[in-house]
Amino acid sequence: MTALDDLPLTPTTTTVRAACPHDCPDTCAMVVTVENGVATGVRGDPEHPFTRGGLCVKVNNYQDKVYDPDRVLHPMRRTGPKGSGRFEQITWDEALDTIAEQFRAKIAEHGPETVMPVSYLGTQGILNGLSVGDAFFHRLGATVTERTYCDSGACTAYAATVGATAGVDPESLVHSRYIIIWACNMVSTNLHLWPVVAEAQKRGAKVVVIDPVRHKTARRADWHIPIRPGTDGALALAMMNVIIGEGLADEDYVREHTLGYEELAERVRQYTPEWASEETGIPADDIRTLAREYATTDPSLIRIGVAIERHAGGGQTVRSIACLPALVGAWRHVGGGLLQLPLWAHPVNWPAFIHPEMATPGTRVVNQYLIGRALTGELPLDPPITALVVYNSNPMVVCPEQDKVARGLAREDLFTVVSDHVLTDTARHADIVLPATTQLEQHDIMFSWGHFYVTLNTPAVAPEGEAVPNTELFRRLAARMGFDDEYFRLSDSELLAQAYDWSSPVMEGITLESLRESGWARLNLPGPDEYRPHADGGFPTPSGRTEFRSSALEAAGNFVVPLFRQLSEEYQPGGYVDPLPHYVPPRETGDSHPLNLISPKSHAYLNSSAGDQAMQKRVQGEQTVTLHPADAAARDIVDGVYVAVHNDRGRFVALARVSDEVAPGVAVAPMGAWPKNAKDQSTVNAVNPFAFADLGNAPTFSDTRVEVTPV
Ligand SMILES: Nc1nc2c(c(=O)[nH]1)N[C@H]1C(S)=C(S)[C@@H](COP(=O)(O)OP(=O)(O)OC[C@H]3O[C@@H](n4cnc5c(=O)[nH]c(N)nc54)[C@H](O)[C@@H]3O)O[C@H]1N2
Ligand SMILES: Nc1nc2c(c(=O)[nH]1)N[C@H]1C(S)=C(S)[C@@H](COP(=O)(O)OP(=O)(O)OC[C@H]3O[C@@H](n4cnc5c(=O)[nH]c(N)nc54)[C@H](O)[C@@H]3O)O[C@H]1N2
Ligand code: SF4
Ligand SMILES: [Mo]
Repeated sequence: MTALDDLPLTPTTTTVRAACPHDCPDTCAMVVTVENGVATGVRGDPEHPFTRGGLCVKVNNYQDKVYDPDRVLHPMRRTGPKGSGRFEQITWDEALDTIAEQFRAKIAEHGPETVMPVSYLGTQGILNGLSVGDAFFHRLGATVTERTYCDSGACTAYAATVGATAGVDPESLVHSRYIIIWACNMVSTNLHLWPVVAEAQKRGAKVVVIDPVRHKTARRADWHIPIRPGTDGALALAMMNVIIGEGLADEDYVREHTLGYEELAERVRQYTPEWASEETGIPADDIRTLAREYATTDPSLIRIGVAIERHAGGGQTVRSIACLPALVGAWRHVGGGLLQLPLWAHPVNWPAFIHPEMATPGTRVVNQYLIGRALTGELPLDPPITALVVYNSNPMVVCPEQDKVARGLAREDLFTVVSDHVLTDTARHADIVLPATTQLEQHDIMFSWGHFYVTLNTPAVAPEGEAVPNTELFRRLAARMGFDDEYFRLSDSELLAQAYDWSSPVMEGITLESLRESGWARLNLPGPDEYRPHADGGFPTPSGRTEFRSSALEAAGNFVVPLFRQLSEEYQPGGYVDPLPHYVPPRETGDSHPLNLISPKSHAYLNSSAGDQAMQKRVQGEQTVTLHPADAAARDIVDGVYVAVHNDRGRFVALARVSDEVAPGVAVAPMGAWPKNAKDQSTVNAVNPFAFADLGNAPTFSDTRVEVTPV
């Protein structure tokens, strides 16, 4: 354990350096207080330049998760019907024997693709997170699960335009003078970036928020531009129309560092502000003002949120937005350019965990969004899925077509294993539940998708009960299945040693030893006051330029970046895509379902995590849906009544909120609430479609039409 010297210690009290495990851009450095072997509190590390000592409402009582009386502490076998939540304690040996026996029987009957893993980012640690288990399932020959929950479409579009670049250092935003926060509720979802933006604002920056909702972040902005969901592409294309048409482009930068300018100029001529106004609901004059201010204020910065991709044209939207900084030469300046996912700065050694070479070439790939259909047979699969292993994920809450997920999980002939901290709605359907450790009980090392710091997580306390880290879970499963590859015998400290490419120049001066001392370290990149990654071009694209005309899309068509599809390090080619940016309108329109439903993140839950914790439930309340006063009045709905939100896919009952914060025609129902606590055992994903966006197999949660009626 690492004691912090500067903190007053009593003999039985120590502090341990840890890291918030969550799938959140902030990746906060935590300090855990341990008294007599018990974690009694967590707080942010005040010395961390990004975290600055504060943890959010989702995590600042993390010790309550460790000692939650409802925690799963032992392996359990189901004794009641699926979904009932009735289980009996068994030993690890019995659990592993049952799993191995079931796998062998199912595989003998159907072949190995009958087994399917379902996992995502319950923890983001490199050891226990995204790729833990991949090697095991590759070795087994199981169905490969494509995981495009989050930012996959945006990453395809971004990579196709500017390459997999870290982009602007989030800390450089203090130098920005014009900041567009586009589809991101920063104060809830990227809390520690807000003080940087606020500092820039204090120094004179104009902060613009483009969002259908006047939320906590929009209220702090200088200009909130409400937009119809799914039409941001029209706005970005019209901005280019104005910038090029009015001669506001940075001609030198465009000439030296971009590809396909002439074709782009020709393409965007049709996308006038008047046309975009019809699509977006934003006055044409506002579109002109935005384009002019953006093009003429240096440094200008666009921060795109993940929600920007969640509609039919999400990929092309990000394509268009990613063209803007090069068009106006924003990359020339410290604090100028695009902030998407700084995770590309982190040299994580993914292949050492994924082991793509263990996969059988040609193994079937099923996208996780289709899990409801895959399990109910609506997606014809040969062989069918007869064994499911869920860890780091809660598909009952996070997947669309919730009713199909529930019906699929209830199948009697399906053998389901779930590893989690508590009995989630998903775990309640399991045949075997396995106890997982929390972050305070496991080793890990964290990359970040929101800053340039590596953070080490040292366990603060011994595991409660018989809980094990995911690494150990897969070591045990591999041993039971008789897999003798060396990888399956690596200890956590050996895994830590291979988590990063320590020889990368950005890791210079950073070692596991130094991290044990400090807890975290900034990547060896120029400081936030000088970092201009593309002042002289140097984009990691085939041409080295910002590609208005994308050679990657031209060559591969639609593709999923490797991180989301653990099969290989190669781009997986898909269907034809026009290599020039263009407009793809929202898919769902509807007379019978006139309201456009969006489901952003809950303030107090991290996706569905913490969704059953007492304190967070008190802060967040139950599943709500918020309507504009005009839409509420037209339906005889008043604030505080229960309403049904429905379409052809399903329905859920929510507490109605009425507020002019929401644009007319839009309904907002945050995601994360648990069906088991909901009025009719359904939450917002009951009505969401599985349909993919145009690039990267991204979800279309913002492309959902519903009607809302009082119940
Ligand atoms: N509190 C909290 N923080 C979180 C999470 C959480 O669950 N809770 N989850 C983490 C994860 S996994 C992620 S991916 C990030 C996501 O964080 P964000 O990128 O902020 O994404 P969301 O909260 O889903 O949506 C952000 C905003 O986009 C708006 N929006 C929805 N559709 C559209 C659209 O078509 N156009 C425009 N312009 N705006 C639109 C919504 O109104 C919302 O205000 O947050 C992370 N942080
Ligand atoms: N309608 C709608 N749906 C969405 C979204 C949306 O905005 N709207 N957002 C999408 C996005 S961006 C994302 S990222 C996904 C998130 O989808 P998920 O990553 O599935 O998110 P969680 O619901 O938090 O589920 C994580 C589960 O892992 C468990 N867990 C945590 N740590 C560990 C561990 O160490 N070991 C094990 N075995 N389990 C652990 C947690 O307790 C929790 O039950 O949801 C997607 N779904
Ligand atoms: S959820 Fe995000 S903001 Fe909250 S403590 Fe974790 S990393 Fe920090
Ligand atoms: Mo996400």
